[in-house]
Amino acid sequence: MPELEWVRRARSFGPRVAVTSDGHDHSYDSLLSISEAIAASLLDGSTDLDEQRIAFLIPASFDYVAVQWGIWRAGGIAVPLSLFSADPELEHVITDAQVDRIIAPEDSLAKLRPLCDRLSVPLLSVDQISSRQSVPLPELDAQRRAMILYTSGTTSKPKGVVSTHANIQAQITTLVEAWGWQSKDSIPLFLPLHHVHGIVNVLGCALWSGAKVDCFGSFDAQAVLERVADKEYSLFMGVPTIYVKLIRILEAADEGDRARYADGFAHMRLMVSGSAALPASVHEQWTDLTGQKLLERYGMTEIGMAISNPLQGERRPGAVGVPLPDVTIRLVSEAGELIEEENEPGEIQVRGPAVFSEYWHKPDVTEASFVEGWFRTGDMAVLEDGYYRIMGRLSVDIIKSGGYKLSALEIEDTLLMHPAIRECAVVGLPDDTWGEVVAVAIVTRDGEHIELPALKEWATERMSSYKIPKSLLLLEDLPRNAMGKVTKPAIQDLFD
Ligand code: MLC
Ligand code: AMP
Repeated sequence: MPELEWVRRARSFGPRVAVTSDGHDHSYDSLLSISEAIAASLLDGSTDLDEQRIAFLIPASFDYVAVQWGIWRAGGIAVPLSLFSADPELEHVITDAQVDRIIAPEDSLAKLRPLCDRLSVPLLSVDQISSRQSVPLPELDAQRRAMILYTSGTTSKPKGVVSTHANIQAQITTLVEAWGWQSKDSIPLFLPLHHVHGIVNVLGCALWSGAKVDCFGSFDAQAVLERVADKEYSLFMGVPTIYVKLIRILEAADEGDRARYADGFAHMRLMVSGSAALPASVHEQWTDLTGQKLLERYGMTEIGMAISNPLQGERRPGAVGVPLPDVTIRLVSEAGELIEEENEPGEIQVRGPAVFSEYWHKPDVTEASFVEGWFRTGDMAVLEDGYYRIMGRLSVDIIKSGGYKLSALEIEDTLLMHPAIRECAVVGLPDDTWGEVVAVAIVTRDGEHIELPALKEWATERMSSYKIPKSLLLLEDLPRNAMGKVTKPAIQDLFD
């Protein structure tokens, strides 16, 4: 019977520690037996979930992994929810993915219950589904859909990126090969687990390799640093904001602590940055403080990782390197012509087994995202001395903040529900810590006035904290071009 490849591999890792969470070690054997019990509970007498969407809202932990594997082993599609979402955002994912059931830890049930009741979606606790007797599990083909991740784009609401088991496997194996993952590796996991960076690059690669993942429910810098100082880790992966925050802590630490932390980082075999541009200055500061040369790579929810600086060889600050194994890249000019020379910018287009299968129930959007079988990333890059450098995005409406991809249009749509807002335009502003921060220019209804703190409070009920505008400008009218279209670069200038 075809068994999922990571399940087969996990059997060979047996008693080794797979996941540490809440101070407890959990072996691969334990992951196999608990995920089997969860699969049996979810099947509840049927033989196959047949791609039912099962959502779960669980912090990084052994339970998260056991539930993810349980869904997969029962033949379902895993839909991880964001711990930071406001109710309307959760509602969008649950309804758009047509979620069949939601799983959460006992202590989150009360918070989720009203929403699940309103949407008539059954809510299960992890404990309730973890002790079922084993039953025969379905045979699974790697082409089966495995996961839907919600990602923002140039449309108002986030859309569901569907990846098959084969896609996820390809996203993992390219990194295992390129970054030399081994069973003796150990890595901290503090990234959110509703995005590929945490799910694939950290969790997926580690478990594929028989390595150990040390889970933190969130990015608790002090707790992470103490474990780093104890030389617990051989690998470390984060977004640029995390390195900026760590640099500040190291610089402010007394000499003894700084030396302990720096020693712990120097001990690692590889430190990686990605999900947003790593400023060359941060790259260099990190080397000065720890002796580590960060490896920067480039990826996207739809394709996994595509371009990376090398494990061996030059890691060039400001560049993302060369295509990963089994990933094919091309650059295409605005006029649609293939770029074959260095130093000429173009859109990155990607092919390969790691590329997602479709946007959930959006065939037209899926079709428009590909040209001749190549996925259009919407990112501009240039090839310089053999390495790609990311230049920015084609759309001004995509903002990257703290490594999160945000849609200006989605935020605008939500803000327009505020009774005092007649018109608004959301833009990203450059920021040393977050890469970009969200700012909004607002035209109010007659005579109304809005203050930023009140707007933030209003928005808290409706959107994740990183989408909430950090600056506000009240205008009589929004700047427009000759065609009457709002000009976002002009709005960005007004914030200076
Ligand atoms: C939070 N805050 C922000 C903010 N996020 N302010 C501005 N911009 C943002 N983006 C504010 C909060 O409101 C709060 O304010 C304060 O900062 C602390 O918030 P926090 O949430 O506690 O911060 P912290 O835990 O330190 O989070 C920082 C972080 C997190 C970097 C750990 O943002 C994170 O995990 N980012 C990673 C996202 C990720 O994995 N992206 C990968 C997508 S996949 P106050 O006033 O309340 O103190 C992808 C593909 C690829 O991109 O290539 O990988
Ligand atoms: P997401 O849709 O959340 O997966 O975000 C993917 C986007 O993150 C890409 O399309 C890029 O815009 C951006 N990105 C990822 N890695 C890098 C990087 N190293 N440098 C610049 N941008 C990056």
